[in-house]
Amino acid sequence: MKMITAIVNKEDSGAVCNALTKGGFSVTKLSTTGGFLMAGNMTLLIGTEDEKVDEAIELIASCSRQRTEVVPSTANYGIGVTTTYPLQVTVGGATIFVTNVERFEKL
Ligand code: 2BA
Repeated sequence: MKMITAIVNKEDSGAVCNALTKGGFSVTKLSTTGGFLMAGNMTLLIGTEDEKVDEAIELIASCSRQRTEVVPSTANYGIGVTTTYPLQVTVGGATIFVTNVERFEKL
């Protein structure tokens, strides 16, 4: 058995959860915050059989869009002068980790 941990954009999370649930997957949603942008995203926990991992990832990918975000960044010139400039970062579609589950119990 595997645990899929998928970090998706908040705006995509509803569609991703619907697709996974329709596909017969159990999903737990956690509201999370990205450490870089400090913006809300959604982390999904999906426990599933090894042979269904690729299907789950395809469903997540089909509902997750890449986005460009602009964040303020600063440059320090070392002479007491600092300027702020806009930095473009590409976020998502989804960041996915697949880990082995040693034991699974529902009590
Ligand atoms: P954030 O940490 O808010 O990062 C948002 C986006 O900012 C990232 O998109 C990436 O394009 C950029 N970024 C992140 N750290 C950066 C840095 N040190 N320098 C320059 N640009 C940087 P994604 O890679 O698509 O990541 C989306 C969200 O997924 C992240 O939000 C974070 O919550 C999570 N994530 C991504 N990689 C992770 C990892 N290795 N471990 C844990 N969480 C991760």
